[in-house]
Order: sequence, then C-alpha cells, then structure tokens
Amino acid sequence: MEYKNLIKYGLTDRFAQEATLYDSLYLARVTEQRRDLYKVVCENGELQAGVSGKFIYRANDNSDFPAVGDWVMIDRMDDSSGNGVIHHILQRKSLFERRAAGTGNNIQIVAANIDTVFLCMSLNADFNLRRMERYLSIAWRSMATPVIVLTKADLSKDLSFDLSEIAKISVGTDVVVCTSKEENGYDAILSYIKEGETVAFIGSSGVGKSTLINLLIGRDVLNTREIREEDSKGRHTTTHRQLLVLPGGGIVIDTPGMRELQLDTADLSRAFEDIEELAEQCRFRDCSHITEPGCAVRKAIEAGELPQERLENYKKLQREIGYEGLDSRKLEQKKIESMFGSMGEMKQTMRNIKKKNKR
Ligand SMILES: Nc1nc2c(ncn2[C@@H]2O[C@H](COP(=O)(O)OP(=O)(O)OP(=O)(O)O)[C@@H](O)[C@H]2O)c(=O)[nH]1
Ligand SMILES: [Mg+2]
Repeated sequence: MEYKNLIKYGLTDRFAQEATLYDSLYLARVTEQRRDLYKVVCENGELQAGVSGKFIYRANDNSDFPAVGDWVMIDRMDDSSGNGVIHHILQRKSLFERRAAGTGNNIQIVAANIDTVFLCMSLNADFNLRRMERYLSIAWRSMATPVIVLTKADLSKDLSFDLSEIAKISVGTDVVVCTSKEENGYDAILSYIKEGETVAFIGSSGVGKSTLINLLIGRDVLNTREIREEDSKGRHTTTHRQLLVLPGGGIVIDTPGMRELQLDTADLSRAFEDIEELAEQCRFRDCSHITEPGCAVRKAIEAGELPQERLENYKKLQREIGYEGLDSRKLEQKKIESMFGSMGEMKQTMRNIKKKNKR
C-alpha cells in the first residue's frame, strides 16, 4: 500500500511493515481520545472508532488500550456506515504513562510513539523543582527524549537563579526557555520538532501548552484560558489528548494539565521523616510496625509522641505506591527504578539524546 496522508502523520517504515501482517485491516493513527471513543486518521482521512470486544476481554490495565499517538489496525477506512473497530495496536516505540494520585496503581497513558516529550513548567508561581524531578523520572521510563521547557519567561523574577536551580536536577536534559509575549519567543522549541517526528507537551494546567501549540501552528486551533488570579493555577482548559500536524511538518500532541503525580518513595520519605527516623531504631530492619517486638514506632505512639493516625496515613500511602512488604534491598531497587525506569532504559535514553544532539 502506498501511503501519503499517513506519512504526514509520522508513519515510518517500521509501522508500515508491521501493518502488512494484518490482511483485510487498515493502518491508522489515533489522534484523539474521549473516554472509549477514538478519533483515528487513516490514508483516506479521519473517522471515529471504538475497540473490539477482545480488547475489553483481554486488557489487564489501561496500557492495553489504544492511546493518542498509537498506530492501530482498523476494520474500515470511513465511518459513514458506523464507527470503525480497532483490532490491534502496533508495537509501541515509546509510551509515556503515569500513575495518577489517589488511584492506587491505576495507570494512565499520556501518549504513545512520541520522539520528544516537552516537560513544561512555567516560570511564575508554578515553578517547582520537585515536580520537574517527577516529570523527568517518568520521562526516563517512556523511551522518548525529554526536553525541559520553561514557559512564561516574561513572568520570571530572576531568570538566572531559576536556571541555576533547574541545572541542579536536569542531568543532561536540554533546557529551553520560552515566552508567548515576544515575537519568536517560542523559536527555541522549533529545533526539536523535526519533520515526521512526534512531540508531546505535558505539564500542569495553565503553564501555556496549548498557547504554545497554537503559536507553532500559526492559528488558534486549541482553546486556552487565563489562569486563576488568586493562586496562579490553571483551569484545566484542555480536556482531552489531541494529535495535530504542524504546517512545518512535525506532529504535536496536546495533553490536559496533569494533576499531581503520585508520590514515589523519595517523596514518602521526605513527608514522613519522623516515622522513618523512628523506624531505624526498630529491632528488625523490615519492621512493619504492627506486632514485632522492639518496635520504636509503636513505642512512640504509646508514649503519645506520635499520633496513631500518622502511622496509618503513612501505611496507606505505602500501599498506594506498592512498596509495602518489600525488604530494604528491594525497596532501594524500587527507588532506583522509580527515578530512572530500569538502568538499561536510562542508558538507552542517554544514548538517544547523544545521538540526537549529534545530528
Ligand atoms: N505571561 C504569559 N502568559 C502566558 C504565556 N503563555 C501562555 N500564557 C497564558 O497562560 C494562560 C494558560 O495558557 P494555556 O495555553 O491555556 O495553558 P495550558 O497549559 O494549555 O493549560 P491546560 O489546558 O489547562 O492544561 C493563558 O491565559 C495564556 O495566555 C507566556 O509566555 N507568558
Ligand atoms: Mg491546554
């Protein structure tokens, strides 16, 4: 099959090749998702689609369902006689996923098959190094190359200080500074968007992701809205993920503002330093502070030095992030994984970055 339209949407030989394995199905890319209804684009244009029953039957979690950016095999080329049915997802080359706060281990797919992920944070009140660390840690796992994008440079009180702060955590990741208030204020980003490649913008609500994409497109195709005056927080203007083609040839994915990411162990330790310090004095290193003799945490509760509630809250969060019941060696490993994905993935991403920078 000769593809023209899909090449504009980032089709590479590797996906075209894989698609030949499926007789009587058509290749398409997911451009939008609203709950279980998808918009996909195929060689003949856009159509609406849902997933086959097999997906629902076989899926273990959200990552088994199609996401924006996925290449899929679908049963028709237009939806004039009903929505299309997605039968397969082609093997993903990258996957940006996150665990949402307060949802246990529920995984959300932010975008699939992206080459570069712009981790956006604004230089106003939203500026928060810990949050950028979390973004970087999920980016390492995704196999996409992260780029730190600092937006709203016009609002920074001390740009050189902010940049020196970011340098402390950026570990080899490029940092780009932007503003929509100046002509060409977003040019620095353009060099990262190559023809046929897919980039995604992620970050808190209100940092200016959609504004930025509108500027890149040269038209206001996406809704944007002022942030709240009282606390500089965004209003969750973008409500679903969407893939768009830039006039210059790249493909961009806009995403809704991320609410807080789930805690990882490092955050847990920081937030519950008192308990972790007491735990070091427990007789057993892997004390669960329930029935073990010589438990310093329970002793502190009995002495009225530590509220029982605090221990319960700590355990609840431990359960949420799935670290409960791990011994200290496994816990250390988990911490490393949560920072960098596996070491192999981190190294691979580092190599990708080096290769990219050479080009
Ligand atoms: N001062 C200043 N304001 C900006 C800049 N970029 C965007 N804004 C404003 O910030 C507000 C939020 O921008 P959006 O583009 O809607 O933010 P978003 O990141 O897409 O937000 P969600 O869709 O809610 O995730 C709008 O009022 C923009 O005009 C900038 O560089 N400087
Ligand atoms: Mg938006």
